[in-house]
Amino acid sequence: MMRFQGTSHRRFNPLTREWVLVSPHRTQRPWQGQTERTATPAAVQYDPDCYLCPGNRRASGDVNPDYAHTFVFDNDFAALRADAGDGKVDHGGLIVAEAEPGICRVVCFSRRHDLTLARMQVEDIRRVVGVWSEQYRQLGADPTIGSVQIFENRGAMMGASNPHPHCQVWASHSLPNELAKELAAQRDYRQAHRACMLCDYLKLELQAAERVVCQNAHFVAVVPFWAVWPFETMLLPRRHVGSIDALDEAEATALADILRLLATRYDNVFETAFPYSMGFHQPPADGSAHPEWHLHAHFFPPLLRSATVRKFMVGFEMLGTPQRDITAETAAERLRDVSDVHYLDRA
Ligand code: H2U
Ligand code: ZN
Repeated sequence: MMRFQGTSHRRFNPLTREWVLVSPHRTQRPWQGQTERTATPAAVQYDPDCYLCPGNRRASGDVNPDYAHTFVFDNDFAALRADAGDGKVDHGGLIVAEAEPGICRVVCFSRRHDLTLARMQVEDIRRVVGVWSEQYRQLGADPTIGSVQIFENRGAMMGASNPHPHCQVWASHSLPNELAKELAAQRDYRQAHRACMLCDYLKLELQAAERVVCQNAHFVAVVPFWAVWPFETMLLPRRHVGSIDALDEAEATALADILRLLATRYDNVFETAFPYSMGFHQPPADGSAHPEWHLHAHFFPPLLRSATVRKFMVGFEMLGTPQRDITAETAAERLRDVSDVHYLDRA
């Protein structure tokens, strides 16, 4: 059992080389602050006002096809544009800017407006894994693209604009901050230890078992030792593999399966449509081999103690170091203790 269960301590994140302050003695404090509205799942299979449902018109005026399973389109309000050019500004290293060309897409997971990863069939999530793999490969092959970030914002609390199951893909010229930190850390670890950081970390987690949430033949979900968000988790393939398109058939299906299992456990914790931002960290698409990189997904859910009380990143966390109250071990136990049958699907 991990030490420090009752005393303030800090934990190190070897992927970003940053610390998190853990204050397990603080979980009993009262809450009289802001509460959120309970997130209720969408009730209808088709919503005539949804801009992602099949056959509907989007803000751009384009009409979605009557798609059967998944649907990918260029984001009508793309944050990155291919025509950004290659300009640069540098005033003494203090006022510095450069053009950032890129491509943004939206991926609909299902034609059904009311489904989520937790309640989709594994074979349908497998189709989504296939789309992710194709998008990573296709966008990564573009010489102007250096990195492909696939992410899902779920729930109004996390800024999702629509309950229809979907994710975004942002392909950028430069390497985003988090990926740059993880690249440097994984490279240095490989050089120092002649081994992969996340392969070694996964071994430790499987031995300790106390932070493992669920697992199948090819994937493991853990609350990372250094988690910042209350129910933060990380998904890791057991095999050393860098990107989704390098998964074999059994692994791709296992990824679909564990996504469903984990999303179901999340919804079951507070019997609500559990909000989160999740995304895959894959190697830079810079044309070189990245043997140091181990594919993983991060889930960052904001909920803290109930369906309506969220964690805020303020005060000491903005000015100093992120902090959490419940330990990673306690969070993992809560996620393990709930059923992997979705609360809406129980007889
Ligand atoms: P989020 O729910 O994570 O915001 O993703 C939805 C994306 O869909 C968002 O980036 C895009 C928004 O720009 N969008 C369109 O491309 N067309 C539309 O008609 C509305 C929204
Ligand atoms: Zn819809």
